[in-house]
Amino acid sequence: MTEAHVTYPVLEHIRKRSYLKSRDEYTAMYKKSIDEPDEFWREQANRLDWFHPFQKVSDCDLANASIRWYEGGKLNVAHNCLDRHLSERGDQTAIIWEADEAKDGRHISYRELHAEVCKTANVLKSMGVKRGDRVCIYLPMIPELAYTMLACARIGAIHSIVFAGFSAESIRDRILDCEAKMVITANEGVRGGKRIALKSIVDKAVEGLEVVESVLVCRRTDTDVPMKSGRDFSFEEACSKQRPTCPAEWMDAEDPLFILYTSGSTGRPKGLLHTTGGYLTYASLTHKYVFDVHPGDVYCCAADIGWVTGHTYIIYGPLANGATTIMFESVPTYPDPGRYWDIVERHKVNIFYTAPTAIRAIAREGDQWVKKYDRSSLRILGTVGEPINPEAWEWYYDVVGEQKCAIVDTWWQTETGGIMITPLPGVNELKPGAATLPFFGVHPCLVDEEGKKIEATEAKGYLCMQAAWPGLARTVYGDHERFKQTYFSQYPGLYFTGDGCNRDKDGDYWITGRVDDVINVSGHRLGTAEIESSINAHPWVAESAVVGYPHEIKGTGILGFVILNANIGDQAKEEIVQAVREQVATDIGKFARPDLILVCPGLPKTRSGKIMRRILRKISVGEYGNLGNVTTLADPSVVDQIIGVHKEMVKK
Ligand code: 7RM
Repeated sequence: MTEAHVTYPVLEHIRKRSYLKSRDEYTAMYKKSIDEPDEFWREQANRLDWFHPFQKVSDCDLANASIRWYEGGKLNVAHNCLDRHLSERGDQTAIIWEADEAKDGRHISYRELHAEVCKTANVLKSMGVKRGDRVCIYLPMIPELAYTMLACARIGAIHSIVFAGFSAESIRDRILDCEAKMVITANEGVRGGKRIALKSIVDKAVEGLEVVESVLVCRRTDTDVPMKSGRDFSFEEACSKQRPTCPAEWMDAEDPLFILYTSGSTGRPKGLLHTTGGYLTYASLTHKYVFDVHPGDVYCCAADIGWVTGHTYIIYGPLANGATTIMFESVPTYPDPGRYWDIVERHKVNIFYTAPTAIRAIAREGDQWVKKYDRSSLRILGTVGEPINPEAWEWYYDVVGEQKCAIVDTWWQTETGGIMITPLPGVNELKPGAATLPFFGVHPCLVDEEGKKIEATEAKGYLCMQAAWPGLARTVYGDHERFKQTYFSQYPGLYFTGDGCNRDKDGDYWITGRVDDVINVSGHRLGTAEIESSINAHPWVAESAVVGYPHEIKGTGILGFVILNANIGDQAKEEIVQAVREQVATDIGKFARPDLILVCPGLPKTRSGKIMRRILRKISVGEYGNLGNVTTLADPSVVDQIIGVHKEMVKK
């Protein structure tokens, strides 16, 4: 923290057109947002169209996990993302769908999107979906994903999108948790030239589930799939019978908009609930200022809508702002590692947003893939999902941006609804690896082990928030106590993020990563407990402990320490190791498959039986001599045995 960091001054041509022109301007606006939050957020709510004005800006009590914004106000998210743009920009492209094969892509105008969403909304209504009902959406990155989520918003149904890489079991868990009465999927998904049998995964997920009344199936490919009569319906057929208009429900600002499941350090994934007025205000405001989006800009967030980044920054933020947003169906390396820059050239993208893991994966393929394409349209480059290592940052800045683009390293979470700590174009100097400054209305603090707020500017601690903001999740669906416990009980009066963080002498924030048992694998958030519970379900496994370790591309790799039930030969061991890895892929999804499995004779446990992961984390990075205090272990000799096995593996 004390060493000097390279800094990059604000680029003049960026400042020339940015909304904010100076650090002073940011500071003044920030100060107002913190000193007079209600005044600030009252004004910002004018970004949206309200059917009926709200009575109170905020009513929040972090200590009790009670968060309410804009109560009494009536609005509709789909109306704000569609209808209100029609008179001014009905013919402007709302969504550029960039299909797996570029030639299959198309442009969808605001007018067309409005019509499709209305038809879809009518389909949902005709099938009995009512205000407040939950709808589970398991779709690949096709336009129907945008239609269905906005259709839910239009009629007041609550969507729960499940990333199309999740397993049948994961979908089933989520459907049961939120009691979704409808599931929306596609016959097949297409990604990187490969087909994914989504409908058959859903068939497995909903088998025998009484809550699910209907399954709506979109047709992405020509493949016919079995349809269960009375339960399964063709999306296209249903739409063809509907009118392209549908009134937007008047929702209260605090009515639920969506549930999104995310992993924590313990237990099953939590269904974070986001509501209507505060979420959309925050999504819209952050999208405007962080990406400095101007009318006519083409904006591309390469995330998947199955994660919160896609919810807020592919759909809700950009569409609320009347922008042109790209939906990318494929992967960064298909058909080759130049795909991102091919997209930038073809669509003249001005703002591009992706994850460090993708940057690292394509950087190692060589600069020629970037240089092949014209990137002169680019102005802002964003990153999100995990800490970005300075090497990847510099590559993004130098090679992709040719030192002409501003980089925004945006820190935020599923829980926060939108970006929280980030540089702003035109405002601050950039430091590779630093998320830099809090966004308007965001009041961070660092606390020490004892939970005491650290006042010094230069500090290292746990990142917390001392005031509520409109984008903050309102609850864990069906379990408010868990919401309170997880985020508001550690440090009473504060929201605890679960991240460690440094603050440098300039007051800039550097997020160091999770301090709990959550790991970020290729930008996908996973709980080690979930992976362990899948591993432990294998008949040959007695027990396991999972840790993350530094991985060149993924950021964090998954290492499982596994104890088998009985002594078995090396040949069988190898088979079991593979079977265990597959088990996790089947239970959770391929992206959760452990990179390494280490069969060990025991695990380091305290006398009370708690696994000391701290020791396993040290071993995973080869810090055998630096394990800290091991005297509380029930059997300290197990440590040397594990080190032995780890050394063997490293040798191989
Ligand atoms: C948006 C998203 C949240 C966790 C968070 C951090 C990590 C995200 C950054 C980052 C360092 C960043 N939501 N994280 N962004 N760490 N710098 N710019 O990723 O709920 O899936 O994950 O991701 O650990 O707590 S998430």
